[in-house]
Amino acid sequence: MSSLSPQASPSPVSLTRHLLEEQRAGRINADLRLLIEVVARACKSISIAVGKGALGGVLGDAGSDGEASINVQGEAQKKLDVLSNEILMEANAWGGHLAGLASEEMDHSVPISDAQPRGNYLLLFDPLDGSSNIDVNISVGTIFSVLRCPDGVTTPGDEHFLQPGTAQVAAGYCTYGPSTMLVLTIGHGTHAFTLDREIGSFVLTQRGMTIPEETREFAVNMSNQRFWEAPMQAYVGDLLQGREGPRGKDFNMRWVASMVADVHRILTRGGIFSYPLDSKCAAKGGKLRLMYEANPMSLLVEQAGGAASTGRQRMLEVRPTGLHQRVPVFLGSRAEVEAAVRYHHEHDSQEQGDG
Ligand code: FBP
Repeated sequence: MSSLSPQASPSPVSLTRHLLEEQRAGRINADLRLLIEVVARACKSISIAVGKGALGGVLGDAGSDGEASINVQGEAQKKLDVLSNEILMEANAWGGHLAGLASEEMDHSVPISDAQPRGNYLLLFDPLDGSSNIDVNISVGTIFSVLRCPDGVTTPGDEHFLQPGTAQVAAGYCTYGPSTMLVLTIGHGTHAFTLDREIGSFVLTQRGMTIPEETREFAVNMSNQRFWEAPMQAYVGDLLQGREGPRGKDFNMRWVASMVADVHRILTRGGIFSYPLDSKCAAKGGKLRLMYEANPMSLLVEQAGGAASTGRQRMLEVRPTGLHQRVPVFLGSRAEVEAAVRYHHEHDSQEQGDG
């Protein structure tokens, strides 16, 4: 029986084949398909670098002569942050699908140079998410978001990237853990691909990921509890009371401190992830970045039947005001995100009532 006969076990679907089938179905055009392939290829190179760890001399802080190198976020850059950024910049510089790029590691966006063919898309990325886990061999990842370049704009500036999450035409992350996985949406469901290291290509392993509506698992950095707003204190306080409390069921907690790993768990088995506003990061508007962390993760989660909010507003409708803008984040199982939002709305309307 030849492998082409319909009775044979279905042959593995590579990322290339999946995207080609999406194109034939009219759900994606050739340019965006090829752009995603370029990003996926860059993630493979990053996966190899991360996988080498100390053997590749890539652990530890970037910078020289004892001077740490600090990024626009005011954070010390890791060698792998810088290397991953370079890999993504280089891979996308000559592909011809982009008009400009923006990264967590760069102050401003970078238009594609005149010397290279330009395309109609804008790419934003967090080259290596979960920096605090890089040197301790815990899963880290790359997060990316794709927008259209506004018509008539050939040399985009930061302002052209400031589009709401609903304008994303594609979003994804690649997680570098026990296996390397690429999770992707082009607005028609969320799908996961596992890197087959033997053939060097991403293979579809979960088509149409679906987040359970309800959950008993929450992810938050509890050490920040004393800095949280009142509604967040009340929300988590009730979770921790379990079945004896107003929620009437026990909740378990997980916190990897790599957003990619925490969100991947939620896309796989449900849960709620939150990085709320707290008095430590209030002046900045939050800890996590809207354009290349919250927005792409929110599109992936919504496309898998979940929900994503700032606690007070649907994440994807937030009007961006800055490339590195930060926001409070609640995402995951729909009913649980709605519960967390309810605590904030009830608190705010009480405050207004009292006011
Ligand atoms: P970067 O590593 O890209 O700066 O991302 C921020 C992040 O590491 C998220 O991945 C993670 O969810 C969060 O910060 C962890 O925060 P904390 O160190 O407070 O637990």
